[in-house]
Amino acid sequence: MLAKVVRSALALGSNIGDSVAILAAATLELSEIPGIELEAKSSWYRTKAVGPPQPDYINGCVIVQVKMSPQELLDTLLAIEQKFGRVRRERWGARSLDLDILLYDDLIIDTPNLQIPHPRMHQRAFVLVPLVEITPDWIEPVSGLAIKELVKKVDCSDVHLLKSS
Ligand code: PH2
Ligand code: MG
Ligand code: MG
Repeated sequence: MLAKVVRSALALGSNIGDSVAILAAATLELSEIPGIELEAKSSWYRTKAVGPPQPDYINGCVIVQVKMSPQELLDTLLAIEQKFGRVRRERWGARSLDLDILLYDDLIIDTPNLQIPHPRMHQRAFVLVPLVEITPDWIEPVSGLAIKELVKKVDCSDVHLLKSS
């Protein structure tokens, strides 16, 4: 475990099963892991799927304070995905739970199994709309732009606030 605490932004998504219940349970699970503190959670949004034809997603974001390296955090997220029944099939295909690291402090990492910032976050309204709710001023270090600036550049018409969230 790292001695220092680092802020990380995570994206959550689901489009198979009771997605709101799965995302809520995954958030609770995350918050109970030693070395992870939940700082903020966005509302949930119903979003049109990007990629192959598939059901709408429920998406949201959280900010966590972690005492973990990026690789340890990734391994933790993959373990939670598996616990919630994720089976990896086609790229961008339907899934019961997807947990992605969006940002980790102001770090830029580009390795085959881990890229931070998430390489497509700046073009995805289903990420930026929940994220701007909880951290509008965080600067995405590749573009040098704040989340509130990135969100203005994307079409948000397929992202709808869930009233129950
Ligand atoms: N995730 C994908 C592919 N397409 N579309 C939406 N609306 N939401 C997602 O979370 C999503 C997607 C692959 O991670
Ligand atoms: Mg994803
Ligand atoms: Mg993923």
